[in-house]
Amino acid sequence: MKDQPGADELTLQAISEGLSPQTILAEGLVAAMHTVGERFRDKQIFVPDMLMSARAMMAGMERLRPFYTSNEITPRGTFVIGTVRGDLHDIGKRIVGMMITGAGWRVIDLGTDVPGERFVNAVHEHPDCVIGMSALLATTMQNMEMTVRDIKIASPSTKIIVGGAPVSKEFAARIGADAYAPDPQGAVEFLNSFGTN
Ligand code: B1M
Repeated sequence: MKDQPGADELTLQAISEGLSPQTILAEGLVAAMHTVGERFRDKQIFVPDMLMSARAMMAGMERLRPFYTSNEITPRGTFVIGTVRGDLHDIGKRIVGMMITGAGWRVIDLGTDVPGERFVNAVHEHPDCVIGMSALLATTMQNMEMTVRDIKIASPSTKIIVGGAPVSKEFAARIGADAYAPDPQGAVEFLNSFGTN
């Protein structure tokens, strides 16, 4: 990419040409990441290439973040999000967090590889929060189940929404989550469905 524009420059260019942040995200950054995934699956690229792609994607996302920063003075509620234990995939979770911030919620991002105890501690610190969990690996989806169980034991009324590429509505129902969203908009709609707290 030497002497060529990267994701950062191309995102800036798209913004200056008047493309909407949603278009840049969906048709530019997310679509490119999809191609990266296919190439990795087909063994055309390897883990270091995925890492570089992730870094490029995040540079582009940082340019879009200001468009999603909520101007609401009083947040509609608190949303705590994290990627479950064992899973380092960060990007989808960040996008969900960004969109939910834009919908007027205070978002606390616990990061990646988050053990169940940290979600439970967050519920103790923010008793009215909604919990969001992301998983990108078939193997780490299983950790969602244990985390949902631990949260529901500690606080049965806490609402939990799960998502991520391998997660499904059926899986969410089976592990006792309150909702599944295939995309950030679905998560926003779930939060909006029970109003402010
Ligand atoms: Co990984 N990886 N990866 N990886 N990686 C995938 C997920 C994979 C599908 C690639 C492939 O084989 N085609 C595959 C998983 C297969 C499986 O289990 N089903 C895979 C693998 C195998 C691995 C490793 C095991 C590779 C290895 O080491 N041999 C390893 C595991 C490390 C670990 O986590 N312990 C690994 C590592 C990595 C990197 C660290 C190199 C890097 C992540 C860097 C980072 O995030 N900082 C990486 C990347 C970049 C990918 C791909 C290429 C892209 C992921 C991504 O960011 N997508 C990915 C292939 C793919 O997804 N096509 C792949 C873009 C993002 C916007 O989409 O995260 O799906 P996504 O989020 C979406 C929705 O899912 C949804 O909304 C988001 C926005 O639209 N969503 C939610 C997500 N969370 C939600 C929560 C909600 C609601 C909606 O409510 C709470």
